[in-house]
Amino acid sequence: MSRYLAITGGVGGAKLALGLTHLLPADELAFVVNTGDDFEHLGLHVSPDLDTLMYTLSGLSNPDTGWGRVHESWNFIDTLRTLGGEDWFNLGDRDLAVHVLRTAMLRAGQPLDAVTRHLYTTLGVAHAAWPMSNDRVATEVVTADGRLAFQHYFVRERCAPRVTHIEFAGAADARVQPEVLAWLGAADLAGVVICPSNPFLSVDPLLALPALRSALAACHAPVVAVSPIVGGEAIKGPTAKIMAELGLPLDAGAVAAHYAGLIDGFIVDACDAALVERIAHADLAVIAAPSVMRTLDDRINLAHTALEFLGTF
Ligand code: FO1
Repeated sequence: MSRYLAITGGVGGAKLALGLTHLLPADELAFVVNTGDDFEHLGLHVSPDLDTLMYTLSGLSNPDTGWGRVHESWNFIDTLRTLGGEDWFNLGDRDLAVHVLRTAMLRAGQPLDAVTRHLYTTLGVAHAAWPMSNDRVATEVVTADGRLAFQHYFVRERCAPRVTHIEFAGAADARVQPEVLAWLGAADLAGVVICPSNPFLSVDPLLALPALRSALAACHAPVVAVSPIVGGEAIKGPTAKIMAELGLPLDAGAVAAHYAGLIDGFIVDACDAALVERIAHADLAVIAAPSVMRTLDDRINLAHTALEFLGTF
C-alpha cells in the first residue's frame, strides 16, 4: 500500500481534493486542512475550510459559491438582519446546524479533530481530514487600513484593503495534528500534494507551524504543488491581487519560488507551458497540464496528473 497526503485550504483546494478521492481509497489518502480562517462569530466556532472540504467530499457543496451547502435557505441571516444583527457573514440555515453542533462539542471539551471526524463521518465522508492543529491559529491580514482578522478582511471588506503582510497568531506554539506528522514520516508515504489553494492565505498558515514545515521539508516522499495562478491570473479569489500588493511577479513562477525548499515538483497550467523551462531547476521538476477544474472530470484528470507526476520521482 502507498499513502498520499494532500494539503488544502478553501474552494480551489477542495476541487482537487475531490478528484483525488475518486482515485485513492480512504486508507491511502488523507487531508490536512487550514484552520487559520476559523473564527468565533455570533458565539459560534466557524471552520470555513474544514466545512468547504466536508461539503465538497460529501457532495453537498453549493455549486454557485463553492462554500456553504447546496439547497440552502437563509431565514436565519435574513431574520438576523431585520433585528439589526451582524449579517456580513452569510450563514445558511442548514450550514448553521454544523456551526452550532461544532461549538457545542468544543464547549463540551472535545478537540477540533474529534468534532471534525464526527461531522465528516455523519455526512458520509470516508477519507480522513485533519485540522492542521487543535490549537487556535488565527490568520491576520495587516493592511494599509490596519490589522484585520481573516474573515473581516476576506468577506466583510471583500479583500479591498491593500495587504502589507500576513501573520498567523498562535502558529509558533500550536501543536501539529499528530497523524499528519505520522503520515509525513511513514515509510509507505508515496507523495504529498499541495492543492491549488491560495499560497499566502490558505497554505501559509500550515507552513507557519514549525513542526509541519520541517516535517514537509524533511519528508522522504516527493512533494508536488499545483499552481493556483493560471496565465498570470488567479482562478478565483484574491491571490493575484495579494501577490501584486506584496510586490511579487504575477505568474506561476512566483508561487513555485514561494514553496522553494519544500516542493520537488510543480504543475503549471497547459497555457503556461512556456514557463516550464524558466521555473524548472536541478531541484524542481515542472510540468504543464490542464489545471482549470470546471467539471468533475477536470478534477479527476488533474488528480491523475498529480499522482502520475509523483510517480516519476
Ligand atoms: N465567503 C464569502 O465570500 N462570503 C460569505 O458570506 C461567506 C460565508 C461563509 C459561511 C460559512 C463558510 O463555511 C464559509 C463562508 N464563506 C463565505 C467562505 C469563506 O470565507 C472562505 O471560503 C474561506 O475562509 C477562504 O478559504
